Formats: sequence, C-alpha cells, structure tokens
Amino acid sequence: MSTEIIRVPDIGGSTDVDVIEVSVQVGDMIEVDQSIIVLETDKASMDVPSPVAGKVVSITVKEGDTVSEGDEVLVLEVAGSETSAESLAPVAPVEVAPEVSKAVEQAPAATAVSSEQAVSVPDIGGATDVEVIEICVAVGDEVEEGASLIVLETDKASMDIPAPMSGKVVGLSINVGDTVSEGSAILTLAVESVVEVAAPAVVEAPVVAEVVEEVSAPVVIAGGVESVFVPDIGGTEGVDVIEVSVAAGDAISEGDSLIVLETDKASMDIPAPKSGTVKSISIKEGDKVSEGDLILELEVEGQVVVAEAPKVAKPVSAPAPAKAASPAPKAVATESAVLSAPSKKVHAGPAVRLLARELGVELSLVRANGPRGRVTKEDLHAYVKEAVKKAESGVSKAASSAAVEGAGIPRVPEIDFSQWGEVDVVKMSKIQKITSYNMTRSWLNVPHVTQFDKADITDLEAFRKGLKAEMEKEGVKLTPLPFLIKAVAQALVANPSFNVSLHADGENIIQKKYVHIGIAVDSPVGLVVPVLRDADKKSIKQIATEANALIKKALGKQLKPADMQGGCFTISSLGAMGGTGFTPIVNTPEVGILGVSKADVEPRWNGKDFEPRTMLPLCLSYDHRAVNGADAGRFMTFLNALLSDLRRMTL
Ligand code: CAO
Repeated sequence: MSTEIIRVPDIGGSTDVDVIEVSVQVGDMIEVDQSIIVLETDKASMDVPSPVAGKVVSITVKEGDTVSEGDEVLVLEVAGSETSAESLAPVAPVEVAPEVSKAVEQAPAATAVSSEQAVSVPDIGGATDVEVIEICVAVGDEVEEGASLIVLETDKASMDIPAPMSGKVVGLSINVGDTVSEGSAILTLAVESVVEVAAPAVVEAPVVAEVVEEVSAPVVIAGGVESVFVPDIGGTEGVDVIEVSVAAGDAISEGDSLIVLETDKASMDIPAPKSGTVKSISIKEGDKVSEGDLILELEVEGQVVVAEAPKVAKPVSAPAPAKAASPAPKAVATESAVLSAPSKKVHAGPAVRLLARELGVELSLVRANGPRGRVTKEDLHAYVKEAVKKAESGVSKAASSAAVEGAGIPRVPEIDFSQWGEVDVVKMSKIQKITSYNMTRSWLNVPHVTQFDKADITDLEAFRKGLKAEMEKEGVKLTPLPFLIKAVAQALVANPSFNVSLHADGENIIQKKYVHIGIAVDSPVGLVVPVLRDADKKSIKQIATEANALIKKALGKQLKPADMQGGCFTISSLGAMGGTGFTPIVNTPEVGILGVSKADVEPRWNGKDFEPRTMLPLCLSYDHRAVNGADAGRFMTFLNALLSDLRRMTL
C-alpha cells in the first residue's frame, strides 16, 4: 500500500477555478477515471477524474474553494507500490465554453494490481441490526460497481447495498436472515486495478486540442433568417447528437445551447451564435453530425451582419507516450474544446448523461440538486428509485388518481383487513403461488370462450354402475372420469384443432400427434394437474387404473414434475362437489379445458313423453386465438355423442 496525492491537472491555464462539487468522501473506494471533483469557470464545467484507483484518505478541497493547476485535491491510498507518489488528475470537461484549451498530462507508469477489498455495510442512516433479506451475489460472481450486493430491510424500508467497486466476489461474510449495522462485513472482493504512478516524463494526451485562430462563422445570412451549422468540432466526424435543446418557435439568446454532441470521450454543447427565434430544426436526437451540417434556421432581429462562429479547437495528435507500456489516462475530453455556455435545459456531466441514457432517463425530468442546478448521479439514482417505487406501488404519472401497473392493469390495493376484525395471515403454499401465477398469466394472455352443453349419460351410468363392484374387486375405482378421459382423447383425435399449442413466435402453431390428458386434482397442497399419457390408445379400465394411481399420488403429495408435464388438454371435474356449470381457465399452453359439473336426473322430452335422463353438464373453455367457435361446437357435439352412446367409443 502507498499513498498518492492527486492534484489539479492542467485546466487550460485557468486559475482560481471554483470547486462546485466534491464527488467523493473520505473512506470511499474510487476507481480510475471516477470523478473526484467538478470545477466550473464562467465558461465551462469539468469533471476531474482520478488517475488511479484507491481509497480516499483525506480531501484537501471543499465546495466553494478555488483551485489552480497543481493544487492538492486529495490523498489516495493505492495498492501496489510502497512509495508515495503524486498524480495529476486528467480533466474531463463537461460543459465547455467557446474557448480553447490545451491539455498536457503526466503519463503515469502502469502497474496491474490485484487486491482483496473487504466490503462492509455503509452508513445506513443510523439503523442498527437490520435484517439481510437477500444476497444478490455468490462467490465467484463478477460484480460491477453499483451492482446490488445485498438487500436490507427494516420495518420501514428495504435498501440495496451496492458494490463500491467492480471485482470478483471471493468470500461472503453474511447469510440471509443475519442482522447487520454500519461497518458489518458483507463480503470480500478481488479487485483488479491498474495503479498508475506518476512518471517523470511529461507527455501530451493522445488527443488534445490547441488554440486555433478564430474562423469565419459558418452562418449564412438570408433576409434575417440564418442557417446555423455545426462548427469545427475538432475534425471528428459522425458525432452523436444526444440532445436537441431547443424547439421550433423558441426564442433563444446568444450562447444558449442548441444541441449537445457526444463522442466516446466528451460531450459538448453547441451554442447559439446569436439571439433569435428558431424557425426550423434540421436534426434530431440520435442523428450523427459533422462540421458543416445544418442544425437549424434562426430568425435574427436587427442588422444583418456576417456572424462569427464560436472559437473552436482543432485536435492534434499527441506524440506517443514516453513509455509504450504506460497507458495514458483516458484521453481527456479536450477534444471537446468546442466550447459553449452551459446547456439551457440540463446541466450535467458526461458521466451523468451516459448513465441517464443507459437507464433510459430523460434528464430534463430529473430534479437537479447539485451546485448551480447541476444534475448529479445521486439525483439520477433518486429519480430512478422514485420511478421504480411508483411503478411498483402502481401509481403512475399518467394516471395519478387511478393506481395502475405494468400494462395499465389496475392493481388491487393493499388493505389492512384487521381494521374490521380479527384476521390471520396464512402463508400460501408453493403450489398455490404457482397456480395463482399460472391462472393470472392465462387469464391475461388467453382470450377465453366457454361453451356449455349437457350429455345424456343415462346409459353410461348404467354401464359404469354395473361394472363398479367388479372393478372394485380388482382395486379400481370406476367413476365417470375415465369415460370422460377416453371420450375427450377420442374427440381430440377427431378434432385436431384442439390438440395444439401456439408457438411463442406468434407465427406458428404446434400440432400435437400425441394425446396426453391432464386431470385437475384438488390436493392437500392445492390444485395440481397430473397427466395421463396416450389416453387415446388405452382402454377405459387401463385409464381408470392409471388415473386412480395419479390421483393417489397427487393426494399423497408424491407427484414428480414429470408427472405433470406434457398435457394436451385438461379435464376439471367438480362432479363430486356439485354445481351446474362453471367457466374453467385454460391451462395454457394447452388451448382447451373441459369443466364437468354434477350429473343430475332431468325430465327430457323424447318426442312423446318426458322421461328421466341423467344429464351431465359440460363446460368447454378454449383459447380463441387457436380455436374458433365452430371448431369448439364440433368438438363438443362429438364429445357429447360419445358420452351419450358408449358404443361410439368402440368405433
Ligand atoms: N356427477 C355426479 N357424480 C359424480 C360426478 C359427476 N360429474 N363425478 C364424480 N361423481 C361421483 C363419483 O362417481 C363418486 O361417486 P360413487 O363413488 O358413488 O361412484 C363420487 O362422485 C366421488 O368421486 P371422486 O371425486 O372420488 O372421483 P372423480 O373421479 O369424480 O374425481 C378428481 C377425481 C381428482 C378429479 C376429483 O376428486 C377432484 O379433485 N376434482 C377437483 C378438480 C378441481 O378442483 N378443479 C378445479 C376447478 S377450477 O378449474
């Protein structure tokens, strides 16, 4: 371990520059290039990133101080060399003014260092003995800085504890259910870092900008309407437009940001060369632009003169670093020496803009709490946290009065039922939770139709009852269910449109050549659906024997996952319980389900008289994306015919 003093680097000759933000705290583990302070002149603001990784031992500057090149910023404890060293931090302009700068940096010598860092619970607002409810990483995981390591929960809030640095988890010090306080060990990270120790040689950064003479403005005067073009942006071509800061009709002042461009090294505002009203805009966010591309038409008032373009910077290639093996710090953003007044819309640095884009956050919506109205990373995190919280609690901006979630589906509010009387909170079984999820998924995805019919099972029941005792001697319980399974299997063979599943691509259907029937069973742990295979190829006795065995397994909680997979169609029989009909939910990805209610003796007109017949209510629900009503009508009629006249099953 050694300590290293980080100093203010070359900031283009500016002196007594305001420190508007100190981005780190004593004790922080910081990475190479992480912003340590933000400086601001009247023309530009700039991140000062750390040239090395390490732990902040002390901070010499504070917000409101003024600094110049060479002033001490902070002291870092870095892994590796035993000696202490000094580094000039590179500087990354954030919003730069129409000035020119030349960045000269000290090239650091690089030493690859792998160290183990103990990560402990940070300041959690004074809370103590907080429960660990989730561990988000495992030994061997590679984690990124900011990735959630663990989740803590008090009775009032839960909070993610993020990784203070990137690295590989080499040891975990806690378990779910443990209680922790600030300073409690969480885990150990193996951190790979390149420790850069200042080398004596002074080299220019790979890409720097130097002062060039003022150039004629690329502004064309035409009857008070001027075309504003992208000025010299240091020779860089095809630069991303990440923000269009004005709209047609806007009255703008000279210096207002028109657009924000971003390369992989810097972001730069393109300022208005003069005041006026925006007539039309020729580019949009996401476009790529080069010098000379038309930005917008500006209606200017007063004298028509040839406008001047902002002063620009011209990039020059840096000579090779003093030592080939010494990687210079990331090219500092002096490439962006096309300078401007800060953006009228949003004040934020490149790191914040990048994070906002990664998170898909519109920066102008984020409340800026940084110095001088700057949006900081913390503001962004707070915004995203709030947005997620709102989404989770079902409250969206769009519908502030009506709670909605996801695809606009109203969420059932959480209610404290104990306010009306005594209640118990009973944990749902895993099966109940799975059923709940599956039913919701099916209900939300499948356009259901249910058709009803009644089958005359007078003869079937006479046959079944005649066989019942005989079968019982063989240990087989003969209820109407095996007949239903056999009949449904035959109906599926005869009506293959029911024996399908929709392909996930939305372009195809899967036509099944096998006939496996699911049986909904009300088991002690909830609703389960074991599957009886190849029902079309088996006798009623075989089916009864296998169904009995599956039901026994279900009731004894002995079903294996394989017993419940591969179904083509489900039968849900509430016959023993009663009822005259119901609308079963399709057991997706199957496309049909038969609900069976209690058979009852009813008077039926035979053309001459009413005669007592045993009628079985059938309720066929189907996925209307796969099955049409006419197909369902045919299926039901076929099924009804089989159940009403058993002889047909033998055909
Ligand atoms: N009408 C009249 N009586 C019926 C009948 C019907 N539709 N279906 C069954 N019965 C009779 C049986 O014949 C038996 O009487 P006997 O012993 O006198 O013959 C009695 O009711 C009990 O049958 P059972 O329930 O033991 O057997 P089963 O084969 O009919 O059903 C099973 C087995 C597992 C399907 C059933 O017990 C079950 O769990 N059903 C629940 C299904 C469910 O919860 N579905 C979800 C609904 S929402 O989709």
